Amino acid sequence: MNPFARLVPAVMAPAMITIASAGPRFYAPDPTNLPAYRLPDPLKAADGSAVTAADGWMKSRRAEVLELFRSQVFGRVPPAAAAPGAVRAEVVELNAAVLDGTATLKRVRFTAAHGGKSLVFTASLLLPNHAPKPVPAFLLICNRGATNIDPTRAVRSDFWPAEEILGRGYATAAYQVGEIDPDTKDGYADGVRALFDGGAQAPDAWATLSAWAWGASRILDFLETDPGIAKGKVAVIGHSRGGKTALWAAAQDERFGLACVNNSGCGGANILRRRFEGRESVARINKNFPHWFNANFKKYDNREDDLPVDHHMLIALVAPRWVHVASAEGDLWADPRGEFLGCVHAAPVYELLGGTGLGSAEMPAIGAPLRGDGMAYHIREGKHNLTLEDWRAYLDTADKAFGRAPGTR
Ligand code: GTR
Repeated sequence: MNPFARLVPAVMAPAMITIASAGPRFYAPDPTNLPAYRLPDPLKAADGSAVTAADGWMKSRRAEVLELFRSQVFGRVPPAAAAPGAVRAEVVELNAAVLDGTATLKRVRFTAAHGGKSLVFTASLLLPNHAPKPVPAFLLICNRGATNIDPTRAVRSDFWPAEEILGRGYATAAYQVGEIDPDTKDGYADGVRALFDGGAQAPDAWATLSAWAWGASRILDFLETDPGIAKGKVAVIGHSRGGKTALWAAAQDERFGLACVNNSGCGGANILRRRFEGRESVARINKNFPHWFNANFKKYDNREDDLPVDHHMLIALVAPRWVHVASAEGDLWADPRGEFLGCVHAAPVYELLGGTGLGSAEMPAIGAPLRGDGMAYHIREGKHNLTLEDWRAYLDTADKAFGRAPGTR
């Protein structure tokens, strides 16, 4: 018996939903055919007591849950990497009139130094010139090739539709994750983890997704020094492995006001305990991407029920700040319904903190984003990707989260 198990029946057990021919779609096998699972209760403390007040979550239970994700899933950042001054930021290029004079471009070089060695990574920041400052911002964690975040805008990819974001009155920054920690099984020696670890990796040491999330926080350190950017109004956004990272970054760093978690699947927003053929399992992800999660996480291959957490609790760590989870209809590998249920099962924490979460336990129709208080969700047509349609939905959520009139420019 798992010593951490304070189990409650899965809220809104899927089996209770009636399937009618014109009824809800599940984007997965008929839920009555899924093996039964029970979720750990985010609102039951390690000592067995119930968390019944906002303070009990924010001051105590939240830290317990965060620690479980650090020790069992993503790994912890070593103190040297989190120390003030561990990273130096310099603006290496400043152009106040790009995109026909509508925007300012800053290219920033970050130097992480430790033990006489250093590692450099970069970020590009675009600010809208005509919007009243300070403006809210989107920080994109880019897990694709560098041309997807081309600061010269010679290449324009919908993965980072900077013109659209700027046109809505937001600043936007982007970085390429491989500059921080290589996205390969054997890239450890070339990344930031080796720089700061100084020796062998402990079973709970930071893995690659943690290193990328650490990078997002270092870039946020810089954004917070820019008078053009509104504090507390920076959204972190990522797709797929970047989506897992965005959620983990916002779970840890309470300065992010919104997490946009695109097609994040296993290790992101979905419920790991929903096991069925055709979706990514813990064993599969650990086999294919052993560097993403820490060594402890490997214990849960084919043993998801032994995990002391599930990923509704990762979403809950963002509360009461905003989180927007999104799925694609053709992305069954990421289990769209499991991503939606991650939000549904996180709602009790949002409710305890005075919000509503999604405010619904029913999946919205394709292309019809659902926004409650603190949480949003959408599912769109098409495949695993970060598209302009996704970005527009995230921008609308940011308008709501950051108290801007809809579609402000
Ligand atoms: C998939 C992988 C996912 C997801 C994705 C991506 O192949 O199984 O966990 O992260 O790749 O990052 O594109």
